[in-house]
Amino acid sequence: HALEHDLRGALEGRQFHLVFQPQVRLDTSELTGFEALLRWNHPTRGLVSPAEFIPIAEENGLIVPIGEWALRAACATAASWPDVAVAVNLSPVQFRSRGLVAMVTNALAEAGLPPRRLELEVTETALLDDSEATIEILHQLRALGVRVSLDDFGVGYSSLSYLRKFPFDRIKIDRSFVGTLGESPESIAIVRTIASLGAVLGVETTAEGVETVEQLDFVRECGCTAVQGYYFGKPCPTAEVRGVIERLS
Ligand code: G
Ligand code: G
Ligand code: MN
Ligand code: NA
Repeated sequence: HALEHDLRGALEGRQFHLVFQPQVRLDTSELTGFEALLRWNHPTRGLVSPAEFIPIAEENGLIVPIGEWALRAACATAASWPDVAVAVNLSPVQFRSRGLVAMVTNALAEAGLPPRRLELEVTETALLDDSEATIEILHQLRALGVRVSLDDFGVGYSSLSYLRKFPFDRIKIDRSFVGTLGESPESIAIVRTIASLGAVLGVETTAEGVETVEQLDFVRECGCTAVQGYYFGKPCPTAEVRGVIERLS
């Protein structure tokens, strides 16, 4: 696979960068943080979507060093911001690698970023094996003072038992539901249900993929506590983050 070959040299070739998408709380419309999203600028193909290269990197294990680079870069960048958080995605494969907790501890210390300003986003697939070891790692990460959110909730193997087994700080409602609120009664019911569940459990609920004011009003009315989506801002390069912070605070 040509892409796999090129991926092997991408870290050394400094071909990755991060973009940042604002996250906003719904009660005050305040900016609370940014999600860091990885971008690969391939020397001949141009930008390759993470949806394309992350599965390859997970397959061959490269996601471990690439994910470490992303976390360190995100912490270092966020350390220069005012008091807003940065959210970083963790691949399930990183959970099975050794030394994840030590790596996170070290990345925070090196950047001088207070742990409460880091949020780690994990998908249900990370929890699928449901092992004691995974739960233990999640507890250790949380004990550091970082927050942990459950990403892409509602798709895939969603199991409510995850929410009981591990105290997440946030549930992120997958954007496929928000995007179909206008035409799908099922999506409406699902967003309402997840928001209620979050309220009962005392867990924040972020509606992802909010693009229109109608969607914004709807997810607020459902009881979601935060939003992320093009309505408040697309993922932007580091240099534009300052401007977004000024616009949204
Ligand atoms: O930004 P975009 O919508 O193209 O991202 C596509 C997918 O890639 C999303 O599911 C997102 O979670 C994932 N992704 C983006 N950056 C990272 C990263 O640094 N690590 C991991 N594991 N996934 C990421
Ligand atoms: O899977 P995860 O939630 O980590 O990935 C977030 C992805 O969703 C990012 O790649 C981002 O580009 C994309 N995204 C964020 N907001 C919107 C939106 O409002 N509309 C669409 N279509 N995609 C979005
Ligand atoms: Mn995410
Ligand atoms: Na998501």
